[in-house]
Amino acid sequence: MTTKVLPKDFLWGFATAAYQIEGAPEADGRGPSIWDKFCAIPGKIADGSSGAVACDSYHRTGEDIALLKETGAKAYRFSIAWSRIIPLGGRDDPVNPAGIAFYKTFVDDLLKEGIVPMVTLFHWDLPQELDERYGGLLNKEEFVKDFANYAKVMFEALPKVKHWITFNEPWCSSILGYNTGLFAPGHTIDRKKSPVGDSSKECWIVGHNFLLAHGTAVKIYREEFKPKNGGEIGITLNGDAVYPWDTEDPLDVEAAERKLEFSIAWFADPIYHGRYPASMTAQLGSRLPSWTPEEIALVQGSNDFYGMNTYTANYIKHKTGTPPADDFLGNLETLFENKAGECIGPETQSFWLRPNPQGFRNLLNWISKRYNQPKIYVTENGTSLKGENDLPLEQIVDDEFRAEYYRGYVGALAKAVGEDGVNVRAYMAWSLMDNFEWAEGYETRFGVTFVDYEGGQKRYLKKSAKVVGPLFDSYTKKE
Ligand code: GCO
Repeated sequence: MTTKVLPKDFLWGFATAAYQIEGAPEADGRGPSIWDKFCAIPGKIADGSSGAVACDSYHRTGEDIALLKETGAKAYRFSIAWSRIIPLGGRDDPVNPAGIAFYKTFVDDLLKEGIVPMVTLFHWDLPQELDERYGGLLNKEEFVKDFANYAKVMFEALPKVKHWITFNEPWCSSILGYNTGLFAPGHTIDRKKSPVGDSSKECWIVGHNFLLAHGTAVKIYREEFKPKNGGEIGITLNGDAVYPWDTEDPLDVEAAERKLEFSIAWFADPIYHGRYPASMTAQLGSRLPSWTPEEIALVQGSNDFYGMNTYTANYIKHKTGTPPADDFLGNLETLFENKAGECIGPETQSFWLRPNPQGFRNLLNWISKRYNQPKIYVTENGTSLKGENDLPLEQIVDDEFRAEYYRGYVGALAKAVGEDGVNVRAYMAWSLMDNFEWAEGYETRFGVTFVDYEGGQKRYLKKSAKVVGPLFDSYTKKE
């Protein structure tokens, strides 16, 4: 029986991201991002939409804070739009005072309501100018310096922020942006004119540059800002739980571990162990960038906490033969049904979001064991329902499936802490409100708040919004 096992100062709340909620793409000097450009390419976004209006949160910060208060949230994770701060993005480009003022006021307003801000510096929306000027994330020298400058501007501007996340899900930007092309800037490996020569190397080079930019920003924070402001900084990595497709087949058991290494350890092993995982170097060879001693010194030990985004679980089936050049999973298949015909979770939920609380508990333990019990912040967790958009409003706001998802996942988190000794200290549900779901546009809803996109972005709290808080109250110590 799990009782009050979470520490009194456990931070729980909700998460969003700038491009997914703000809208106002040209307000007060904001410059274009690679996502503004990507959405304008016909066919890239399922419903042909973009973040141009989204939840209009740029003009509704008071409404969003009111939502947070209604849920009882203790914290709010949101991201900064780099191109609001430095419209052209570069270290020699002008800083936009209006952009700084917007986020300063928002942080002050959150703190006034007793809500702790958790700030993501980069949630995929790179200033478009940097992509055009020097190839953006592909250019190690330029991107690392420009990100470090942007980070320093924000550390200066927001001294009251004590929880910083450098990057959200570098796996997504690297693989979806530079291998499959499903995300901005939409590079695929068959590109003829890659600045790095072999376009199948691009995603691994981008991943490496993310780690160097992360290490550089952390070094600046620890040396120049932490002594006076305190606070902490880390990176948020995504990865879902795994089960062997056939538990009796050692090849499937190995493949399940390889899946976690190619998705999570790709970034976490350099940060905690100073090297890429062996399974990746074995498969990728020279396509994977090598580390200089200086780079390792910059990246190893660069997390104050482990930021974890997770949603579902998969069965993993090994593949035979040599993997193709564009393989990024680790020569395996991810499935929702195993050899015995068992499914990960109800098929009603979005194709990739079936719930599996036990898998979440297993993955928390895997991270804790592999990285020597780091402090873990769950920075995203949530689900959506196939066809949710087509339901009448009263059914949409009665989202029992999402309430049940949170009962399961928060319960699994409590067991991981109380019974397994995993050091989880924060949990941000994704998301505070329905928002622009990248290549899926507005067809997929994750919010504990319904946003009426056709009705002036009016917000309606769903049932799940009032479930998360009492769950955490029931598991959190009073003393
Ligand atoms: C991610 C992103 C979020 C998504 C959410 C649902 O994890 O992909 O951080 O921006 O909207 O995860 O896909």
